[in-house]
Amino acid sequence: MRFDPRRDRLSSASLACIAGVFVLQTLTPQHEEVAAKKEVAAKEAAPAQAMHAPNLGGQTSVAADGGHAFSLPVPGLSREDRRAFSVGNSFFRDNWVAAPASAEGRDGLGPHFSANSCSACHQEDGRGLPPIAGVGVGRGSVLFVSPANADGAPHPVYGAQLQDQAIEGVRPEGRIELQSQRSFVAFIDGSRAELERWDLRVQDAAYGPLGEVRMSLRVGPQVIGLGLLEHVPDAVIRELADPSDRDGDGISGRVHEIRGADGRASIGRFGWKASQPTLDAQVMAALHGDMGLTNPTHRAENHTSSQSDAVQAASGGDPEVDAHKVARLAHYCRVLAVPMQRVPTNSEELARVQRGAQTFQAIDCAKCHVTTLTTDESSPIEQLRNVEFHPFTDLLLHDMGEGLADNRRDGDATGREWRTPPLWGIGLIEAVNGHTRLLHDGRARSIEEAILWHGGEGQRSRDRFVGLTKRDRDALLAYLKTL
Ligand code: HEC
Ligand code: HEC
Ligand SMILES: [Ca+2]
Ligand SMILES: [Ca+2]
Ligand SMILES: [Ca+2]
Repeated sequence: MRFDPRRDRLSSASLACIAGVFVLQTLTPQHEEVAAKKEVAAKEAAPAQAMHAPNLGGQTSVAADGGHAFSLPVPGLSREDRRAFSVGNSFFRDNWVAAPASAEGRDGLGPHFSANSCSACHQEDGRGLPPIAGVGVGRGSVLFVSPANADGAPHPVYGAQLQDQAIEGVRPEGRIELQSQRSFVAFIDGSRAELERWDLRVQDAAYGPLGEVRMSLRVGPQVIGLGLLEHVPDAVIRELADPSDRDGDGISGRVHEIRGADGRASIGRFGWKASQPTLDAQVMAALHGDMGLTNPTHRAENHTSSQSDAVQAASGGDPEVDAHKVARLAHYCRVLAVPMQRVPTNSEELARVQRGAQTFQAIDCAKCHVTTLTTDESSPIEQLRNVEFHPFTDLLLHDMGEGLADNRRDGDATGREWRTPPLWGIGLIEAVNGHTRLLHDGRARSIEEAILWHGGEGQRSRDRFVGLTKRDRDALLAYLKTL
C-alpha cells in the first residue's frame, strides 16, 4: 500500500508533525483548526478508513498494531525475496541444537551460548529483557566482559562475552545477577518518578575468578526497518555529526568509524554502540557471540583454550552456518517492515499528540532522534531504494553521561557513548513483547524513565523535559506511544 500524504489531510498534518518540516502547518490559525476538526469528525463517521496512519518507514511501512506488528515483510517484494524472507524467518525463529544431531544443518550450538535462537532475544522480532530474577532470565540479553586494565579487549579466559548457558557436558560460564538500585527524580510540579538501575555481578564463575572486569549488559532491540538504516548514505551520516560541537548546542555526535579485517573503513550503524557496519556483519557476530555458531567471518569456536570442557565439544561443521544461511538471516532482518504511526482519530487525542510532536522538536529531542532520512540506490532490494523515512535516529554515537555509562570501550566507542536508537515501533513494544523496558540494558520501565536517564549530550534536553508541565510531558509521551 502506497501512502500519499496529499490525498489525506489528517495524515499529512500528523506526518508534518513527525517530520517537523511544516511546523507552521501544525500551528494553523483558528478557522483552519475548526476545519480540521470537522474533517476528523467526518473520519470518525467512516470507521473503515479512520486509521490511515503516517508512514514511518516511507512506502515500505505496514499497517500493523498487534502482537505481530514487527513481523511483516515490506510490501511489494518479489516472489523470490518473499521466499528468502520465509526461509530467513525459520532460521531466525527455530532453535539450534548441539552437534552432532539429526537436525541436519541446525546443529553446532555452543559449546557456550546466551540463547539457542535469534528470536529468544528478539522475541516476535521485538525487544528482549535483561536477566531480572523471575522475569527476564534467558529472555534476551548479552553480557560483554573485558579486564578492567584492558578496556574493550576480550577477557583472556572468558572471551568477549560471558555466556550463561552451555551444551551438555560443558559448564555455563557463570550466572548473571542484577542488584537493583532505586533513585528519584522530582519534576517542576512537585511530582516524582522512580528510576531503577543495577549493579551487575557474575556468580558461579566456572573457569576461575573473573578478576576486576568491565561489563556491558545489553538487550536485543526490535529488528524492524534495518534495511533502510543500512542504506542511508555515509555522507548524510557524516553531515549530521558535529564532533567538536561547532554550533555550540551541547550536542556533538560522532560517526563510529569501523576498520574491517580487510583494512576497509566503513561506518558502524547497528547495535547499541553502532559497532557493526552491515547486517551481514551483525548477523555473523550474533551467530558466533550469542549462539556459539561458527560462520564465514568467525571460523573458530567461541571459547578460549583455557576452557577445556568446551575445547573438547563436538563441532557442527566448518563453518556451522554457511554463507547462504547468513544471507537469508540478513535478508530477513533487512526486509522486516516498520509499522505505521497510529494517529488517534479522536480530535482531542489528536491535538494532544500533535502538541507532543511539537514539544519533541522544541526541547531538542529531534537533534539526535532525527526524524527524516533517505536511502540511496544501493540496496539489493528494489523497494528499499530512494525511500524517505522517519526512524528518529542520526545513527551517531553520543556521550550520554555517567548514569548510562558502561565504562567499557567497544571498537572506537567509549564507555559513555551510545548510538541514538531509532524510536520507531517504541509504542508497540508493549503489544509485541508484553513489557515496556527500554534503554541498552532494559533498566527503564517506561518511556518517561528512559528520557530521565539522558545525561551528557542529552542532559539539556532531559532537563527541559523535567521542566515541562505535566500536561506537556503527557502530550510528549502520548506522541511517542503513537510511534
Ligand atoms: C542472546 C541474545 C541475542 C541473540 C541470541 C541474538 N541477538 Fe541480535 N542482538 C542482541 C543484542 C544485545 C543486540 C545489540 C548488540 C550490541 O549492542 O552490540 C542485538 C542486535 C541485533 C541487530 C542490530 C539491531 C539494531 O537495531 O542495531 C540485529 C540485526 C540482530 N541483533 C540480529 C540477530 C540475529 C539474526 C540473530 C540470530 C543469528 C540474533 N540477533 C541473535 C541480542 C541477541
Ligand atoms: C544527545 C542525543 C540525544 C538527545 C538530545 C535525546 N536522546 Fe533519546 N537517546 C539517545 C541515546 C544515545 C539513547 C540510548 C541510551 C542508552 O540506551 O543507554 C537514547 C534513548 C532514548 C529512548 C529509549 C529508546 C530505546 O529504544 O530504548 C527514548 C524513549 C528516548 N531516547 C527519547 C528521547 C526524548 C523524548 C528526548 C527529548 C527529551 C531525547 N530522547 C533526547 C540520544 C539522545
Ligand atoms: Ca559451535
Ligand atoms: Ca565466553
Ligand atoms: Ca552541536
